[in-house]
Amino acid sequence: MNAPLAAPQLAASSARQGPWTVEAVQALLDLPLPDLLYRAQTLHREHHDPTRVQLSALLSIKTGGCPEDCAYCPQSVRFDTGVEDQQLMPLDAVIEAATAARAAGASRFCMGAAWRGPKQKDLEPVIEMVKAVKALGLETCATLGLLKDGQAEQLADAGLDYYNHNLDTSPEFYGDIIHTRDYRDRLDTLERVRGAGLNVCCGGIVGMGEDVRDRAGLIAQLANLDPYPESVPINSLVQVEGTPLHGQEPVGIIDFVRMIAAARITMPKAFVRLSAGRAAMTDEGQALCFVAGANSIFYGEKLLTTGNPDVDRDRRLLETLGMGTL
Ligand code: SAM
Ligand code: DTB
Ligand code: SF4
Repeated sequence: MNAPLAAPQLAASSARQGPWTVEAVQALLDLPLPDLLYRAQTLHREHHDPTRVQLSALLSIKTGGCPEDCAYCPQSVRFDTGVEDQQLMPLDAVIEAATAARAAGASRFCMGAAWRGPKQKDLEPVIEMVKAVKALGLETCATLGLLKDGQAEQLADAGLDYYNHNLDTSPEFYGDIIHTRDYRDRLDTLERVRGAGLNVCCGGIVGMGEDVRDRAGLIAQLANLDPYPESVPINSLVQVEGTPLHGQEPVGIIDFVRMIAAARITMPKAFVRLSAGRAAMTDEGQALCFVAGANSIFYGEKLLTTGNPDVDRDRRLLETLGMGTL
């Protein structure tokens, strides 16, 4: 018999279950896989249709030349990765991409910019993009970096539905990865996003050389946001030559599945997104992620600068699994 878990027992009710300790999350990550999947799948079914996934399309509206030093990122100006810098896209090109994403079946369109954060002169054209994408009937999401006071409100007024800003890893490991802004800066932006009434999309990355305790620390941070994020992207590091993290030992799929399950158990109502890294995963690996409670993916051939499975492969995968979309 397994020892009883230190984690709070999760009832079917949506009431907040109290703070998650790092130890309790680590105990989840360490469970025998069948027990972990059973718990995750049970909760998943209480809150979601387990046969359906939500599809988000991504577009890099401003690419490369970023002053920050995130060690995973091909868009930092500090690393020679071959990514070509591109100024902010014109509005009509964004509308064209969003129209194509809608035709392919995406329900949400996420616009990403390689900024530390937007200046006011940057925000104005992005606001026009948000309005135009929203007018196409898509849910809107933006990830523009750190926000200053008042900026989240401007985005909310434009009709933005979600703002993505990741914590990336545990507070303890964070300083090994990023030196140009700290964990507190990220939490401040998340508070501004929440304060403006936007839905929060916040997650992290595995495979950066962190240990299991750091993974548990990330999940505990996310789950203890009050309220926890509506959308939780779990990324597997996409290794890009020229970045400091190129050459890391890749994370095994079972460890990745464990993270998805821990996100599902600790944040039962959230959309847990099987995010970057799918191009390197087998169909079987992705299927396990869905069984563990993932119910959203990035959809379309490209993430921001790196590849993603093509639409035909994803359609075939969902069909093989007897699953549909939201
Ligand atoms: N520049 C803004 C920022 O950092 O907040 C927004 C865009 S940034 C590319 C969004 C997120 O993408 C990062 O926080 C990180 O979690 C994820 N990301 C970036 N490069 C990645 C990679 N190589 N593999 C996996 N995820 C990555
Ligand atoms: C998130 O958590 N993952 C996406 C999205 N939010 C913006 C980005 C993944 C980027 C992967 C590397 C690239 O394509 O540049
Ligand atoms: Fe810049 Fe965002 Fe990349 Fe960090 S993750 S280097 S802030 S684009």
